[in-house]
This record gives sequence, structure tokens and C-alpha cells, in this order.
Amino acid sequence: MGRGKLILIEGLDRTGKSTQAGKLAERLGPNSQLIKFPDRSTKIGGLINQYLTDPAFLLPDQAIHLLFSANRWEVAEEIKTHLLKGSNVVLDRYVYSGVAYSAAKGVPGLDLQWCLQSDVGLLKPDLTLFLTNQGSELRQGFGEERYESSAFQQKVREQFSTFFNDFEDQSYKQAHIKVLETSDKSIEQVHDMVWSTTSAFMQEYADIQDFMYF
Ligand code: NYM
Ligand code: MG
Repeated sequence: MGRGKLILIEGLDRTGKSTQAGKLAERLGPNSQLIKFPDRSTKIGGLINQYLTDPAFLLPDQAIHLLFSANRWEVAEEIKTHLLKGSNVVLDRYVYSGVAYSAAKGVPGLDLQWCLQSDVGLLKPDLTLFLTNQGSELRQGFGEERYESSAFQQKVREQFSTFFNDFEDQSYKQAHIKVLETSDKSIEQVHDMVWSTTSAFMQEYADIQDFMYF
């Protein structure tokens, strides 16, 4: 039996990631695992949650960046164990969110290169589905959390795109990162796109055993 596949759903806020990650994990069967980042249930996740929801809770940008990264390292071994047992793991956000949101702040020194360092050594997803809803960042009515403003989301979009284009190897990008345009599509229509892309990938790459790392 081959190892399970690590499948990541990424995107800006309000693009339906959590809904789609949940539906994908369900479709992959009872053996699959769904892991969301940030995981607010751990001690580190509690600090992240406070930072996101309480404007009076201040942390240096470098410090909160490292907490988001530490929150991934907390479950790095658990993810690998699931994959080795043959379970597929669906991630709701991961390293790409980590670098894109922090780099979007425009803080001197906090560039993509710096931001990636704390995640170097984490498993790379076998397949990343980047959900994009043209203009999602231009809409009104974002939530109340830190980062949920139209102006900031536009900057995050640019950082995701720079990262995929300039930091990822082009052949890796072609095979392993798929951009799904979801504008004007229903939840079920987007799920169909997610599923057809995932199942085609899993057939083509059924035999991969080696792991890839950031
Ligand atoms: N976020 C998420 C980061 O800034 N860095 C990270 O490493 C991760 C995983 O947290 N606006 C940001 C993106 C979101 C916020 O995530 C909360 P969610 O998926 O909205 O709960
Ligand atoms: Mg959010």
C-alpha cells in the first residue's frame, strides 16, 4: 500500500476554503484526516486566536509569524504518521498562507525569503488547490479579524502570486499547484472541480513514495 497524499486547499479569506476542505476530506473517505491552520485549539493556537481577534493584543510581526509557523511544527509528525499509515490528509491553509500574510505587511526585512525560513523542513503538499474568487478581496463585509480588510487582502493576493511564480520550481508548480477559479460557482460546482482535479492527480501519482519538503 502506498503512502497517503497530502492535499492542501489555499486561498484568501472568504474563498470557501474550509467548506471545500471539509467536503474533500469527506469524499476521500473515513480514513482521511482534515487539519486546519491555524489550529486554534493548542496553547500556541490560543495566542494566535487572541492576536487575530483582540486588537489590543499586540505582538511584533516577527513573533506572530513564528507562532503561526510553530503551530504547523506542532503537528508535523502527526501529519507524517497519518500519511505513512496510508491515510490522505487534507490541509486547510498551510505554509503558503504563512508566508503570504506575513510578507504582505510590508515590514522591512519580513520578506518572502525570511518568512519561509521557519517552515523549511516541513512536508510539501503533493497537491495544492489555490481557490481564487476574482475580486473576493474587493467585496465589502469582511469579518472582524485582523487581516480581514480589502486593502490587505489585495496585498496578500500579490504575495501568493509572487511566491508561486518566483519561489516555486516551475516544473513543481505545473504538476503540483492548481489554481481553481471559483467566481459565480456554487459550493457543489466548486466541489466538483476540487474532486475532479484531486482524483485525476491521485490516479496519475498513485505510486509516489518519497516525500517533498519546503
Ligand atoms: N494566517 C493563517 C496567517 O497569517 N498565517 C498563517 O500561517 C496562517 C495559517 O490567519 N486571515 C491568517 C490568515 C487568516 C487568519 O485563518 C485566520 P482562518 O483560515 O481564516 O481561520
Ligand atoms: Mg478567516
